[in-house]
Formats: sequence, C-alpha cells, structure tokens
Amino acid sequence: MNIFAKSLLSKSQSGQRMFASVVRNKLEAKIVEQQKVFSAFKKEHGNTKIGEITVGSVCGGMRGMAGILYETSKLHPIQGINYREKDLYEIKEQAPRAEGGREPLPEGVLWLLLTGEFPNEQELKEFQSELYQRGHLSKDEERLIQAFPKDMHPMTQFSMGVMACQPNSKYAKAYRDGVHKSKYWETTLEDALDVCAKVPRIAGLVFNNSYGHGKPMPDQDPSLDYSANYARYLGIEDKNFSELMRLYLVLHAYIYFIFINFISDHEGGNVSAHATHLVGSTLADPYLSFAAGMNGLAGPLHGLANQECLRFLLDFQTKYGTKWTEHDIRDYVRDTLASGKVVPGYGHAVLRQTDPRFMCELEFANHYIHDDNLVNLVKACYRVIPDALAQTGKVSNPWPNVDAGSGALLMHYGLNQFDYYTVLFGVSRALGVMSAQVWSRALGLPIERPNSLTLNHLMKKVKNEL
Ligand code: HAX
Repeated sequence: MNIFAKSLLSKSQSGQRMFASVVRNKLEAKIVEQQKVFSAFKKEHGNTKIGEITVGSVCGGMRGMAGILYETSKLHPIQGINYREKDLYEIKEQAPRAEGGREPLPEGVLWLLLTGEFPNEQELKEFQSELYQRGHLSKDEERLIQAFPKDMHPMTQFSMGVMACQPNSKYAKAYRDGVHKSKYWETTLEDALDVCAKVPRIAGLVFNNSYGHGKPMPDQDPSLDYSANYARYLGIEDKNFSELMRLYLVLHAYIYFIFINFISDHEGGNVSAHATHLVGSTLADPYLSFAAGMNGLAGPLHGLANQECLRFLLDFQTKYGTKWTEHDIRDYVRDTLASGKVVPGYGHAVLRQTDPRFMCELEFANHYIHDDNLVNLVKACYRVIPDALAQTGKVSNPWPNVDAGSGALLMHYGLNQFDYYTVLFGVSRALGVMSAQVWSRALGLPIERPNSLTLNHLMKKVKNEL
C-alpha cells in the first residue's frame, strides 16, 4: 500500500472522518460561492421565461424542453460533449495520464467534473489513493454479488450489486441523525466518491460471476490505477486494454460542466442521468439514485445501442466474410434502410457532426490497433455510411456517434460478452451522474414534480377551454 493510502487509513483509525477526502476542500469554497450565485439568480429571474412548452413536447417525451438544472454537463450540437466547458479534444490534451499512457485518466476527469479544474500531480496521487481505499467491498458484499444467478443479466446484477452496498450510505446515516440541510452535500460527496470507487469492483464481480467459470476474483492492486484495476477484473492484462478502458470510461461519463445551465437533452436529460437526478431529488441517497439510473441505462433504447452496432458489423461480416468492399457496405446499408431499420451507430438527437467521442475512438484505433478486420470495417463504414444516409434526405445527422466504434474496440481485446457492455457504460456513467448529484445537493435543488395531463385535458387546453 502506498504512502497516501496509509495516511488516509490512519486518519480513519484515529477516529476522524472515514476518509479525509482531498477533493472536499477544493469543493467547499466553490460550493459556497455557487450557492450565492444560484440564490441571487433565482431571486432575480424566477419569473423570466426561457422557452415554450408545446403539445409536441408534452406528447413527445419532453424532448427539447428545458426543465432540469444540471450542473455538470452540456452537449453542443457542433462541439459535442463538453465537460466543464472543455471539449473532448481539450480533455484528451490536458487531462492527467498514466505513466507512459496517452489516454486521459478517469480519476482526473472525475476531479474535473466535481471542481471544474484538473488536479495537480500531488492532488491526483492522493485522489487515486483515496479512491483505492474507498473501492473495497466487504466480504459479505462480495459474497452476495457472487451468489447472484450466473445467467441473471449483468445489468440486473450490477444494479443489485450497487444496492448491496447501500447500507454503507453515509448520507442516509447523516440524514437519519438530523444533519442540517446545508451540509447534505458533504455526505453526498462521501457517498458519490464511494460509489465511483466501488463500481469497477462491483462490475468486476459481476463479470467474474457471469463469465469467470469459477476463476478466483483478483484483489484490487494498489499499484494500478482505477482503469487498470478494472481491466484486471475483466481478465485482460494487455496494457493497451487499460488504455482503452481509460478512454472508454471518460467518453461515456457524458457530462459537460457548465455552472448554472438549463439543459434538456443529453446532459442531465438522458434517461440514466435524469433517473439518477429524479430519484436523488427525493433526497434518496446516492446508491439508491445511481441504481435507479442504471435500471434506466439497461433499457434497449438507451444503453444497448453499442451492442446493436456491433451486431450490425458482425452480421455484415457473416454475410460478406472478411474480404468485403466498400461497395458491399453500400449494398448492406441500402438493404438495412429498405427493411425499415436504422443504421446503428449513426445519427444523433442533438449533435450535427461526427461525434468527437467517435473521433477519439478512431484515433485510439489508428494508434493501437493494426490489421483488425472488424476495426477496418468501422473505418470503412465511416467513409461510406454518411453519404448513404445523407441521400435519404431525412436524416438530420448522418455522421457516426460514440457507439459506432466502441464495440469493435472491445472485441479486439477479447471482450466479446455483449450483454456485459452496458455495465462498462454504467461504470463510466457513475463519474458523471454522481458528481452531478453532489452539486444538486449543494444547490439544494427541490424534489422534481412536473405536472401531468390527460389527453382530454390537453385537448381542452389547446382550445382554451381550460
Ligand atoms: N439510420 C436510418 N435512419 C435514420 C438514422 C440512422 N442511423 N438516424 C436517423 N434516421 C431517420 C429517423 O429514423 C427519422 O426517420 P422517420 O422520419 O422515418 O422517423 C429521420 O431519420 C429523422 O431522424 P433524426 O432527426 O435524424 O434523428 P432523431 O433525433 O429522431 O433520432 C437517433 C436520433 C440517434 C435515435 C437516430 O439517429 C438513430 O436511430 N440512430 C441509430 C441508432 C443509434 O445509433 N443510437 C445511439 C445514439 C447515440 C446515443 O445517444 N447513445 O446514448
């Protein structure tokens, strides 16, 4: 165990806080400042209109409706995902990396999501040790997860695994003990960091339970970073796979950091982020909220798109073999469209150009992967499919999204358990939604309670009869 882990542990043994979180002090001053800004803003602009709700918004799943204050993320139609006003290219360039590595460290990005800044070298080291300490599960928790039926869907196991750790919630205990509401954020931060630290282990146990064929689960290794430990739990020791995990966990956290931002779509509005936020608004603890988000992520219209994409590519290979041409791709896309299906991995509800997350994946593939037929197919699709989709005349964005490439990269390293892919997504998502929850508590956001209408009611409203 390294020196920082020891110092954190000794603090707990001497009866102080469980963990002397290094990020807490950074956050406190920012939170106090932001609470003032928020309070003044609400007072001044509480009645200012910022948009219109149409019948289409009400009937169409609230699309485009600004209705959530979500502190940590923003999706721009052109730039793509920004985390704390930094786009992905800036993040890739500025984020701390592992020694000898090229990809951003998720720990550094979690710090950025929480504080709006990257940690310095010392802060990062301490934060990594802190996460290592927080990442342990008790023997009972591990046994419970390993006792789940092996054929239970990995996402069900993952959500239940998070719930198995919920009795540790420091926020729930503080709430029961009557903590003042101005202090809710402190134990929410504790739980949020615990959840982020534990999810790779929970996800690793799920993987081991489902696909490990009785192999022992490796322990956490303090000499490895967050992603390399996770890669180890998945049984893939290739160092480049750890790099892929670093990139993957950063790309799917999905959060954009802009203070005081009214956002409606892919930031706080996507189902897993919104479900976490909604449940959290009841003052449910972060474990309960995060598990709710994961249940949403498990839905076919949300977290399963990358599997659909991979299936699309593999079905193509089944049909055309490995000696395909770009002409074959064109035919295959034409047949897909003619059969009334969408081309998975292409298009986006908000973005209007190639998803920068896809570009990061492509750049990873160009650097690390050579001569992989499936990866070459992803690249060829990028050359062919946008044109084919644009020719339909109706697709708003014919360019690839994040899901177009990720499955092929995972397959390259031997991670071919499709049902597990959403769990990887879930681990990454924890970084985004948990940091957002800290800010929601810090700003004292209220319980969410929109109005619902019956169709009859709505019909009367449009005729001004109500
Ligand atoms: N293939 C074929 N048709 C497509 C298409 C695609 N990839 N993308 C859009 N279209 C079609 C739509 O189905 C729609 O057709 P109809 O008018 O006949 O209904 C028309 O083009 C206009 O749709 P749009 O405005 O371009 O797109 P939407 O905002 O309605 O939908 C989707 C955005 C991402 C759902 C859509 O592009 C799609 O289905 N893509 C394929 C599935 C996919 O890759 N999903 C993962 C998205 C990444 C993500 O957000 N992950 O969380």
